[in-house]
Formats: sequence, structure tokens, C-alpha cells
Amino acid sequence: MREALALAVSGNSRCSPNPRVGCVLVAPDGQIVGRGYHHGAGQSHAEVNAIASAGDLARGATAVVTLEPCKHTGRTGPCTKALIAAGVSQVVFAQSDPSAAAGGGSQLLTSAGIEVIGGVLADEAEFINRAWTHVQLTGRPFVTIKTAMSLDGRVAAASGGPTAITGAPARNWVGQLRSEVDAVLVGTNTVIVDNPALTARDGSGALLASQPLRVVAGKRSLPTNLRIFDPTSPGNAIQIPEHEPARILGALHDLQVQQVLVEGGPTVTSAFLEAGLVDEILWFVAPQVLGAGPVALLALPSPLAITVTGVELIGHDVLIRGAPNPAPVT
Ligand code: AOF
Ligand code: ZN
Repeated sequence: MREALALAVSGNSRCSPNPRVGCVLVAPDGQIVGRGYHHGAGQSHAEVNAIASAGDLARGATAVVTLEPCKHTGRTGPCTKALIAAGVSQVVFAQSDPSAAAGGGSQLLTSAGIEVIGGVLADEAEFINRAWTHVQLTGRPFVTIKTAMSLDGRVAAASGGPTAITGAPARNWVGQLRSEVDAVLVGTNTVIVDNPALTARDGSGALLASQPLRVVAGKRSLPTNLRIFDPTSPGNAIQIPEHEPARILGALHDLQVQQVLVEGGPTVTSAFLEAGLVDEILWFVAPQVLGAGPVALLALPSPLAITVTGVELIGHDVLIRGAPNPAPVT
């Protein structure tokens, strides 16, 4: 399964709107005789690629796959059918497919006389597709908020305009992250004041291969000469004329966005936290004191507990990773 997980993430860092899936075929003597992974929507699934690479050796082998084999005919045919036709004797999978259309393939395999074992390293498989899984379970995109603030909690200098808060390593780290999400989102105020390009770049400033959809949320009309609307910049840029996070996420879901990186200023970030629509927090604390200027969040109506999942030093900046604690069930 570790081999299959490695295959799943070996291709594009983003497979959206499809999950990343890897598959190996293991012969009865323990040799791996086939390998495959899913390259992206519209292309053949991991199992089909593994079967093709194994040829006749697929017969009698065990298929080890990171996601329960699908039973639906979507953009491609059902993997359950392909596995049965190839004559595999056993299927071991990690994560159950939670989607309505494709899920439930294991029963079909069992009925065809194939031994099926599910749940092996399921947490790891789920983690690599956590945005996709989240969309299947909740019907809305996975929301990551990213903020960079000074030691005194400020996100800009009092003079207004863009302020460098973090150092180059942290900015490069965020550039890489942008290339791994489907969309980055800011509010109208940020885009007017800072005029960011919001593109995904590496340390040398070169554009990365995969660029996110750049989204501005809010109703204010925007000047057409903003950098995000520059026709020579890569990737699309749109305005969603909404303020409410739930409505913004509804619009993003309709655009097949599975993970959105909210890089808004205090207004947008606070609105998502207040709405309870944040799944992951990336909070940079930079070793400088700005002394004056806007603080990272507006006043919120109630306190919010955060579970910290990690703390890292990136250059000279501290990155705190976490998530808001889920609201108590009443
Ligand atoms: C698998 N193996 O490698 C993948 C699966 O209509 P499609 O072809 O784009 O199928 C997408 C759905 O199929 C996706 O939402 C998920 O439920 C499943 N993906 N299943 O057996 C694979 N990528
Ligand atoms: Zn499939």
C-alpha cells in the first residue's frame, strides 16, 4: 500500500476535480507485476493503468489500490469491471470511495468472488485527497486560510499599501501552495490596495506549471487594470459579487473548486472564521513589530478555539498550522 500511495502522489500535485489514486498489482510470489496511477480527470483510472502494465500477469494477482475501485461509468469505465475481467484474485484498498456515483465497488467485487479487504492505511490515503473527500462529504470546497502577521498582530503598516510581513522563504512556500490549490481568494479591498498578482511562483520568480483560479470576493467594482486581470498573466481571474462565505463557497463549488486558499485581509478572513467555514489555518508570525496598522482579525462575536497540528520555522518566520475546533453539537 505504501508503494501505491507513493504512486498516487507521483504525478501532478493536483488532480482536481478527481482524487489522486495509485495501484500496484502483486503476484502470488510477492513480486509487484503492475503499477499505475490516475493522471487526471478524463484519463484512465489507476487500476486500469496497473492492469495494462501487468499484461497477463494480472491474472491471479492482488490489486492494492489507495481508493475503493469505482463501479460507475463516468468519464471512463468502471474499475470493478476491469479488475474482474483481468482475473485478479484479491483487492486490498485504503479509503472507501465516499462519492454517491462511484462508491460501493467492493460489494460488486465480492459478489464476483474476489476477496476484498478495505481500510488499509486509510488515513494516509484520505489525507492525500482531503479536499476531494471533503467535497464528497460536505458538498462545499475545503477552505484553507493563510495570514501573515507581525509579532504585534498587524498585517500591514499604518501607511497602507502592501507591506512585506514575511521573508522570501515563507513567500516561496506560499507560492508553491498556490500551485497546489484550485483557487486563491481575496476581498475587493486587498486587491485594490495591494494589487497582488496572486500567481504561483518559485523562488526565482518563475511561474509554476499549475496556476490557481484567482478569485476576488465582494461587490465593489474593480478597476480593469489590476494585475490579476492582466491578460498576459497565467490562469483565470474572476470576481464573485458576494460577501457571505457560504455563498462564495457555493459559487466556487459550481466552478468545481475543491480547495480554496483564502489570502484575504482581516475582513474576509474574519468572515470565514465567524461563519464556521474554515477547515485549515496557516498562520505566519513574522519577527518584526510594525507598531501601528490594521490587525489580522476584526472583532468576532465569540471566542474560537484552535487545535494546533504543527509549528514550523520557515526562514525566520513561524508557521502555525491548525484548524478551528468543530462547533459543539447542541
Ligand atoms: C478509481 N480509480 O484511479 C480514480 C477513481 O468519471 P471519472 O472517470 O472522472 O471518475 C471520477 C470518479 O471516480 C471520482 O470522483 C472517484 O469517485 C473515482 N475515482 N476511482 O477506482 C481511480 N481516480
Ligand atoms: Zn475507477
